Amino acid sequence: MADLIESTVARRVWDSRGIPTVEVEITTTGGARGRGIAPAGASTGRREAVELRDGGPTLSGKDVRRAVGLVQTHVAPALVGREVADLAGIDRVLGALDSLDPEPDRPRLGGNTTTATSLAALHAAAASRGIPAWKLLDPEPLRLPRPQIQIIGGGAHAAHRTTVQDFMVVPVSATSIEEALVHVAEIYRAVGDVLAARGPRRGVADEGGHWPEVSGTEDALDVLMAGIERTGLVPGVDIGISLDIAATQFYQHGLYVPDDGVAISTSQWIAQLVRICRDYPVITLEDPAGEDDTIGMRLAVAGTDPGTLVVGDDYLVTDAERIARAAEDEAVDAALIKVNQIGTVTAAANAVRSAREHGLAVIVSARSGETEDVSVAHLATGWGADFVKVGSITRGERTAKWNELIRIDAELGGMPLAPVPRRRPR
Ligand code: 2PG
Ligand code: MG
Repeated sequence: MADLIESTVARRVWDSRGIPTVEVEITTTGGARGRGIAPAGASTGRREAVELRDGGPTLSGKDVRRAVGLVQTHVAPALVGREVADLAGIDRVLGALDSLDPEPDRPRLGGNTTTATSLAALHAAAASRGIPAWKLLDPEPLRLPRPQIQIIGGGAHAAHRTTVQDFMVVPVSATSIEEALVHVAEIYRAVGDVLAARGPRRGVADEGGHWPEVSGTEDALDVLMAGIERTGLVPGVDIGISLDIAATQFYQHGLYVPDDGVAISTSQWIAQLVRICRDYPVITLEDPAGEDDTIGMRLAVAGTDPGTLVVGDDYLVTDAERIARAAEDEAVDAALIKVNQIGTVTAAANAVRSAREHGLAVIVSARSGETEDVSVAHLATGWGADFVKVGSITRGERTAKWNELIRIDAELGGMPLAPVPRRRPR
């Protein structure tokens, strides 16, 4: 029997930076319930779905009362009576509501509103069938995504202490999520010890990584390498390094302005990164160039070894068409997938499909502003992603996702982690 959406309610809740965000809860006539909370980025791409924020003097203009109101007045009436299993249909309704010309009293819904609603529908549809969300997505292949975990945070997540935003590790020899998390937890602590031995630390970055006192990118990488070695794990054999350069943040007027404040050209900047990828075991290099710098992205793909995958985040914004074009341009090897960049689960699933069709690896990612919402663990498993990226191994909004992956693994009776992909020969 069809299970229909009965109610859609929204409320204002809070994210890990103390900023309001939208939670949506959907219930069905059959008694199923699903909930979704929108995350928020700090280093956002220009082409991302725009969030709806109230503006004005309070909460730095970031309140979401209008978004909450629009769920009651516009989203709930549009969804009531729809079959909850029809996620594509629900997401089409959200897309249409979001893109209609705004009336004077009804702005666009915003990517935060559509994301929270779309995730709520996913979880309600799964609950309606009595299965977890990852299973509803019918994973192919069935495996757990390999974690990419932040050890040191910089860039927009740590007051630009370092140019590079995320210094992450990937446990490449680990065969299970349990083993992977043990390796990372040991490294997190070891890097903390290395930093403590050098003097006072700044604290913790937005995604839970150490906020270090370092002189620059290579110093941070040396600290990371020293921490890995301290644990007895072998860099390049047991542990790979993943960097999110988030270069859009310091790409100005066609030039890159890194740590030292000296503006350099695209080819000079990419040559520096290529050197770093040879000197350290870097297995993924995210957004090495700014969001519009196709030449820079192509130079990174051409310059790095096949064991280093160039990942597009701001460059692709989870857009199926941009992904297809970037693959044809040989500007990326992997697509970062964030539901709130594109606004709905269906649109993000299309982006995953586009990446796979073009031979790209898939990394499902959380945002720097997160909550206890664990959808990303389900999406990464349900989409058969190669990697999952949710920040560090500290702070509840991060461990919520890792712990959910442990539960999914247990439910499956222990699953292998996805193999580490390499660049496809072209
Ligand atoms: C990114 C994410 C996560 P933000 O750039 O990949 O690290 O950051 O959510 O701030 O865009
Ligand atoms: Mg990024």
